[in-house]
Amino acid sequence: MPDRHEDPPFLKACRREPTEVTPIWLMRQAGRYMADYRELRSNVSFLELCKTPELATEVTVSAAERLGVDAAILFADILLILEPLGFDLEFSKGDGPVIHNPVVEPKDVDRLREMPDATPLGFVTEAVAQIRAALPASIPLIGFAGAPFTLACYAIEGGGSRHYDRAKAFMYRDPGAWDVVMSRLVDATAVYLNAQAEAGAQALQVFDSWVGTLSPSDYKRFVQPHMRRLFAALPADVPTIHFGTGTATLLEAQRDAGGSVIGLDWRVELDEAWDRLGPGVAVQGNLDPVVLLSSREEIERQARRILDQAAGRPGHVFNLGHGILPQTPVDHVRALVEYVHQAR
Ligand code: 1CP
Repeated sequence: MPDRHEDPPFLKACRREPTEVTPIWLMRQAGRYMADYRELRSNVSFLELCKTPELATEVTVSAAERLGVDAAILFADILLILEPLGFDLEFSKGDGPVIHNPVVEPKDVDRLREMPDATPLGFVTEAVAQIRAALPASIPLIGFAGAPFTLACYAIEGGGSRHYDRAKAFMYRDPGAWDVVMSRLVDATAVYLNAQAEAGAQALQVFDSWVGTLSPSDYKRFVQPHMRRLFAALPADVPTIHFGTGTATLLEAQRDAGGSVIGLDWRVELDEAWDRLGPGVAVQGNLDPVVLLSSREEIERQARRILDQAAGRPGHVFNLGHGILPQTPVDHVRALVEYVHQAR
């Protein structure tokens, strides 16, 4: 059994243990807002970068060190898992991800392949091992995957979407085929996340970025049973972060599905949301990423408010409510990290 007293603050907060400072990391902390990243990306495509463990390691580790954050997140993408399941994935310039053979009709579900082990995503588990070896012991590594609903949105829409109308119409029209898609995604994602933990990931975040588009009753009917099965299949000794956006009305149902830490976006007050969630979970969030485009004064004011709302209750991981925007000044991100670290 490892000596948990020596655990870094991020892991302690995930377990709701007291920490001297509030740990902070930021979603999309490695990415286009950094000059080094843009430079690297001028020579390699995004998919190539994800599939080259040495490069994924460099991007992950240099971002974490540059920012002085309390955790690193694996550089990869939630959509990578779609390739071994039989989808033709491309990241086109400017337009974001495209899936050239989306699920359109119920019969297309038969094309979905199974992923009995994580070999097809071996470049990710290799990156996890290399990143873990390169990071100091004081910086835990977060592994991640997309949640089945959010992945199903991409698999059915064929890319990003505003209203997820195709995915939701498919779900309402053919709940049987929907359950098959969701079940396949859960099976593959459980294999993938277990492999990341085995390779050295010390916490696992499940990104259900688009689930806030559902009503609470539809969430409970079409998503929650699958999320429950996914969380139950993850290693019991690794903290799990259950993330979504637009989830103000879904928080209790998400908590009931699983996760040691629940993600909060900026549309909820942290203290009210945490009261609703109760004593059994930690929380992560909840600064609006757009605040990082303002001034240091405003960043500090908003960070202070969030810290005050979390005060006196162990188990807060400071983060944004969603990813860093590409036009964010790096200095503002560093200022936020420093402010959270010195705040009492
Ligand atoms: O260089 C580039 O232009 C690629 C931009 C980029 C990057 C840096 C994409 C394409 N993905 C990523 C990395 C990424 N994606 C990480 C890396 C680690 C980090 O956070 O530092 C993570 C965790 C993700 C997860 C991800 N990908 C999510 C969930 C988080 C979220 O933002 O909600 C989603 C929805 C995606 C899909 C995706 N991949 C890339 C883009 C531009 C998108 C979003 C497309 C859309 O709006 O639908």
